[in-house]
Amino acid sequence: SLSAKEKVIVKDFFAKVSSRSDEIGAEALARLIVVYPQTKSYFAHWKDLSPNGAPARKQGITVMGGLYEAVSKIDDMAGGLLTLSELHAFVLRVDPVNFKILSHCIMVVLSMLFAEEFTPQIHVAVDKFLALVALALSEKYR
Ligand code: ZNH
Repeated sequence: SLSAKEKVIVKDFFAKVSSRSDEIGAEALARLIVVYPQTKSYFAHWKDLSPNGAPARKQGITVMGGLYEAVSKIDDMAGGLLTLSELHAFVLRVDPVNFKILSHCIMVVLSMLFAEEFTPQIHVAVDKFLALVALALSEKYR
């Protein structure tokens, strides 16, 4: 789990990059689709599946909204993300392995867009945070 200090680091970092949240989400989703094309199967109902198309961009922004919600519920993510977990498990049926893949894409984008600010200390805290979000979203699969 995250230490009190790591929670502060995560909160501060996400607050700091919030003005570029849409850009982070859109770029992470675009990379998910290009680098791991098998993930497109979940978005097969989109009319436009291109990495820089409107639906992918919108989905990237939506995922970031979920992440900011997770930040606000950082002390109880399993409880706070329960509805979202149920949606992914029972309705969308997303294989939990994909949460790790998306987390990886988000980390790459953060290091790309915030090369200076994304220090090893922030990197490790955000990495742990994303792993815990993935765990919370997978809660309902067990
Ligand atoms: Zn998810 C949806 C979040 C991951 C797939 N998502 C969604 C939403 C949100 C989210 C918020 C919306 C909901 C409502 O509407 O209510 N996700 C999220 C997060 C994450 C995720 C936070 C992590 C980090 N997802 C994911 C993955 C996948 C997915 C990995 C696969 C690959 N999602 C999905 C889908 C959907 C969603 C498919 C639906 C969309 C449409 O329909 O378009």
